[in-house]
Amino acid sequence: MSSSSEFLCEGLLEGDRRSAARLLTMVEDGDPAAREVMRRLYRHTGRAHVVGLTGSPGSGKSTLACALAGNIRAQGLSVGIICVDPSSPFTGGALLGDRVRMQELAGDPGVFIRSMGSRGALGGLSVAINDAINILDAFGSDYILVETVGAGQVEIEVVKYAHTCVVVMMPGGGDEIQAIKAGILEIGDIFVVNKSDRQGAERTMSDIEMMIEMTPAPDAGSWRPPVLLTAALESRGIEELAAALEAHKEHLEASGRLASKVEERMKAELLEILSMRVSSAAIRMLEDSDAGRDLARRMTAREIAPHDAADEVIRRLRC
Ligand SMILES: Nc1nc2c(ncn2[C@@H]2O[C@H](COP(=O)(O)OP(=O)(O)O)[C@@H](O)[C@H]2O)c(=O)[nH]1
Ligand SMILES: [Mg+2]
Repeated sequence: MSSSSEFLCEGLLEGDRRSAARLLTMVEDGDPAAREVMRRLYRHTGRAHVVGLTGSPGSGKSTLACALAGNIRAQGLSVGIICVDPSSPFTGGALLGDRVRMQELAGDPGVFIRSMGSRGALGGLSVAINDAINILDAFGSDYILVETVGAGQVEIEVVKYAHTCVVVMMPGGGDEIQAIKAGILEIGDIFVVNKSDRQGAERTMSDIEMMIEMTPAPDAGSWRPPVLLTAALESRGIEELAAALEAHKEHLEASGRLASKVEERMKAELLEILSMRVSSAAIRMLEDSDAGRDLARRMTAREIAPHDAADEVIRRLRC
C-alpha cells in the first residue's frame, strides 16, 4: 500500500476530517488507489446504521436530514450525511439552499456532510456511494443518512439496501401518490409527509396509510411502516421520526431481519462492483484491442453471431 493511502487510512480511523474528505474524493473520482484503501478500511465497517431518505425533489429531504442530524447529535451520537444528486452538474457541492442549511451543522465535529454528483463516477455512482458509506462507517459515524432523489434506478437501489428507508412526501401531491404506486411503497420502512405546516397533510397521510393497509403484510410479525407528519423547517415531528428510526432498528435486530438485510446489501454491493468492472473491461477490450476490432469485423462479415462474440469476449475478459 502506498504510504499516502496508508496515511489517509490512519487519519480516517483516528477521526481526521481531512483524511475522510480526501478518501471520499478518491472514491468519487474512481481513483484506482481507492481499492487498496477500501480493503484496509473494510474490517472497521459494519457499525453504522444506514438510513436512506428518498422522495421527489423539493419534498424537504435535505431540510429533514439536517433536522434529524440535530436530533441524533442531541442523543450524543455522530452522523454522516451523503447527498446524491446524479442529475445536477454542480461542481462538488450541493444546491445553494442545501449548502446554507448544512453550513449550520458543518461546524459540528460529530457531523460530516458530503455531496456526490455523477462527476467522475462513470457508470459507477452506486459503487462510489457504497464506498462513501463504508468510509463514513469506518470514520465512526453512528448514523449515515443518504439523501437521494427518488427517481432513477441508482437512487432506488441505494435506499433499497439501506437498513432503514424513509420515503419523504409533501401534502397534496397527486404525483406523490403515483410515486408510491410506482414501487416506492415496497421499499419504504417509514413514510413522512413533510411540510405539514401546509394544507392537506392529514389527507395525504391517510391516503398513504390506506395504501399500506391494502398491501398484505408478508407475515404476522412483519414491520408495518408508520406514516409521520413533519415540518422540517420548524423541526416539528423530528423526535417522532427519530423514535421511529430507533423502533425500526430494534425491530430489525429483534426479528433477525437485520442479518438477512445486511446480506442482501452485501450481495447488491458486490453486484454493483462486478457490473462496473466487467462492463468497463468489456468496453476497453472492444474499443482498444485488436481482438475487439477483429470481432466487430467478423460480425460485420456475418462470420460470427453477436451472442457467440459475447462468449468470446467473456472468455478473454481481464477485470
Ligand atoms: N413550508 C415548508 N417548507 C419546507 C419544509 N421543509 C423544507 N421546506 C422547503 O422546501 C424547499 C425544498 O427543501 P429541500 O430540503 O431542499 O428539499 P429536497 O429537494 O427534498 O432536498 C426549501 O425551500 C425548504 O426550505 C417544511 O416543513 N415546510
Ligand atoms: Mg436536497
